[in-house]
Amino acid sequence: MPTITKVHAREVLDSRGNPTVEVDVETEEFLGRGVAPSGASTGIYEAVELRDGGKRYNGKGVLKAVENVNQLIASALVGMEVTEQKDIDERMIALDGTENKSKLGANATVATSMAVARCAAASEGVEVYDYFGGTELPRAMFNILNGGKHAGGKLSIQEFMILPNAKSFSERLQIACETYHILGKYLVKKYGPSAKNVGDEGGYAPQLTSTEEALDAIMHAIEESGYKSDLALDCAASSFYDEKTEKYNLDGKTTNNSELLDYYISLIKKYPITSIEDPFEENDFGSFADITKTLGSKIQIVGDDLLVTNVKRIKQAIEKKSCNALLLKLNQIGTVTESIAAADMCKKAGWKIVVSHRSGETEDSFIADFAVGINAGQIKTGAPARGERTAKYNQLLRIEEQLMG
Ligand code: 2PG
Ligand code: MG
Repeated sequence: MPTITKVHAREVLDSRGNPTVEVDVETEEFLGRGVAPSGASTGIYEAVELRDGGKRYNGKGVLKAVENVNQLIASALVGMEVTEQKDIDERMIALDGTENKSKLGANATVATSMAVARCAAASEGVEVYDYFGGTELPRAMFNILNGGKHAGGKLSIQEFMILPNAKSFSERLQIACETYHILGKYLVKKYGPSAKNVGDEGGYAPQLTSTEEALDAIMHAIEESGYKSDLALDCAASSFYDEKTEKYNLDGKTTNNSELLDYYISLIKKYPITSIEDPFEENDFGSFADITKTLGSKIQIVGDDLLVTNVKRIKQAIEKKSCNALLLKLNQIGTVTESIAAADMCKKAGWKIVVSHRSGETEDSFIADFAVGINAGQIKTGAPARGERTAKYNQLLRIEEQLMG
């Protein structure tokens, strides 16, 4: 049985130029590597991303998290069997001892947990997706226009995504790329050359002022592409919610919960939207339940900041019928094992699962394998552009080739 001989972490950079944790897990023969991603529109209930503070890297250094891996985690894991993912993750959870990984840092634990899975797959001589036992290529939501905290403009809604309708992953990727480029050309023609600049997730970030303006531009691109695509939104509504007034400020207009629900209903009547993520702020299980009751039989209502990949919050949402789909982010909870537990709980409730990247990403393509490995059915990993996003799509192309071969 291959035992872990070495666990070593270092500080590397993510796609926004901020430090993050990279971990190497080794057995005598094999090495597995994992890199932690990092969010911008982070949910308040997420596991803690440990940052150093101080002057270095504007406070964003991760040397404490690196030290935690090299000292505490390494001495706990060396000697364990690398294929015992559950035992290893439980060991880290016990070592941390807090509710939200605030001692070790979820950036330290998630990178280690991913590296363990990679090393275990290598030691068994299989691909990572195969190690997890899945065979289903996920349907991707391609983010082609960025707003909210990922773009810095006036658009409140954070992500405008397309879901091309075609049989295979590679055909869908091709349609997404063609549509993305048509949209870029259209934006330049209509709004000038800078409209083609991109946001954090590689989608265009034009200076538009309304959701409809963005959706109309995307519909134009879809029509010109000659292919059929559905649409998906991540509203990330906590980012335009005002706690003091308990109102939302959407594209410069103030709305309450029921007006916002009516607005979403009007949008899905006008546009082929099949999925809405985080339509309300992260504490509002009730408004989530209202929209799921009203629209849930027609479209997917996805919980991200509401659920934070945490079984306790997912349990509440299942009881209250707040969503019908989970956005699964490994670093929101901090280990592979807890992420799988979250997915299993949702599958049992008949929910859909969308494995997700973060806005701050790296070249690590683990989530591509993980999405196939747990038969998630869906993935969102940004635009079909920028290296940290295409790393995942390119890995899915390789997996598709293997599964079809
Ligand atoms: C989201 C994510 C990923 P962030 O809200 O779903 O797209 O963004 O990583 O900034 O939380
Ligand atoms: Mg989200």
